[in-house]
Amino acid sequence: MSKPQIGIIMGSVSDLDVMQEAAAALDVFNIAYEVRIISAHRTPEEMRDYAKNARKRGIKLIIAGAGGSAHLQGMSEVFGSVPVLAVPIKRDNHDHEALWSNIKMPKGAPLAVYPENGAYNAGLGAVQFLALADDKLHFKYEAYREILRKEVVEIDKAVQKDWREQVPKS
Ligand code: RP5
Repeated sequence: MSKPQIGIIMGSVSDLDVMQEAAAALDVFNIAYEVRIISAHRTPEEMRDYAKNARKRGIKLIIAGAGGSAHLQGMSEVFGSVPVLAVPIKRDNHDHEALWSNIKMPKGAPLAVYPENGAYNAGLGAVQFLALADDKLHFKYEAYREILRKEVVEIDKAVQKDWREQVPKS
């Protein structure tokens, strides 16, 4: 197993259903990561230590997800040694408190915030950042985008032929 380059952390095991998407994106590119449950409210010391020590452990980026008051993302950035990509977690019984908490960071605390439950895109964002210093990964990312492009071109052809056939069945 190679050394993890990305730390996927979340406030509760109940966040795993959303945060596993970040891992899925990293898996596409064979990027090594670790998954940890670290809570700003229930394990604050562990959160501080994790963020402080990430860089010297070889972690290049943290992807952090939490819902509710969602202090994990911002405080990991504040204590931290590497950039943090935040995923605000939104459940049906929540308002947008996690999103608001993440995007209201003050000047000097540059938390990068992805959409609510946008863990897959946060994973892809991490790939893009790593690709800045890795040409092989950059070409892999370009190839991935080409696949997305071709899928749309194909569906566009089918729609031009008979759009009625392409209406999603509910
Ligand atoms: C947050 O509170 C967690 O990140 C989670 O999104 C939410 C609920 O946590 P549990 O009560 O399910 O552990 O801190």
